[in-house]
Amino acid sequence: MTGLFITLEGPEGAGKSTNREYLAERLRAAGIEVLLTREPGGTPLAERIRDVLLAPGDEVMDPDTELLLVFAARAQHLAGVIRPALARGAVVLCDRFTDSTYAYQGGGRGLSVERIATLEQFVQGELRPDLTLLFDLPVEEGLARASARGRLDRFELEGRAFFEAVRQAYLQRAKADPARYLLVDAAQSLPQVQQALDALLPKLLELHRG
Ligand code: Z5A
Repeated sequence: MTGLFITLEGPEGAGKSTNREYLAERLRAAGIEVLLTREPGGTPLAERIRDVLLAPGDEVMDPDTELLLVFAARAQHLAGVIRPALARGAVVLCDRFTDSTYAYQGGGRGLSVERIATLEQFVQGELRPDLTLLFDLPVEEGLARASARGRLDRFELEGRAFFEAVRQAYLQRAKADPARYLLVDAAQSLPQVQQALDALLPKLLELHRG
């Protein structure tokens, strides 16, 4: 049996963490093994790389360094957590994955799609998410939600233009591959978003049954 690889994507404050818990509960209630994980991170070593990526510091991180660190964490996460869970037949719910790299390092930092795609192939081989839930919301709203939490990480200190480029990169990718992406209007109230997720549940269960 092979599992189902679902990723949750979108800008800061879009509700990915909140809703991955919700979705996991619903799938578990249907008797399915669910592995909840996140990127960058998901293993002790990958979480250490996450700390390096998110910590603000005096030395400006070169975009290529950022890109390589993101993929280094991903290689560890795939080997230690994601591939074994998929091999067991679990549903893997991953908060961010390579679409974040295309959005942040590609859209935000301006690195070429080709460079990212080369590393994607190197690290992942043929593995791609089966389904990606893109939580979309206007930049202002996401930043307001994220900053209400207090201390900002290295990415959250970026300006509005960066986040607008991130959002547009996500939307372009979703438009180019409508079979993989499901767009969720994350500007709605939380109960409305969760109602939309409930409506998706039969499709997820069907995909898992294969
Ligand atoms: N990054 C990268 O550059 N390249 C990569 O390849 C990868 C990542 C994988 C860390 O991600 C950073 O890593 C990220 C991109 C970069 N940059 N940033 N910033 P992260 O996932 O840890 O950070 P995040 O996306 O900023 O997490 P977040 O702010 O926690 O967002 P969220 O998980 O989508 O939202 P949430 O925690 O569920 O909700 C935020 C708040 O909004 C919270 O108080 C909720 O109660 C509230 N909320 C949620 N939904 C709603 C609705 N519908 N209405 C009202 N309020 C809501």
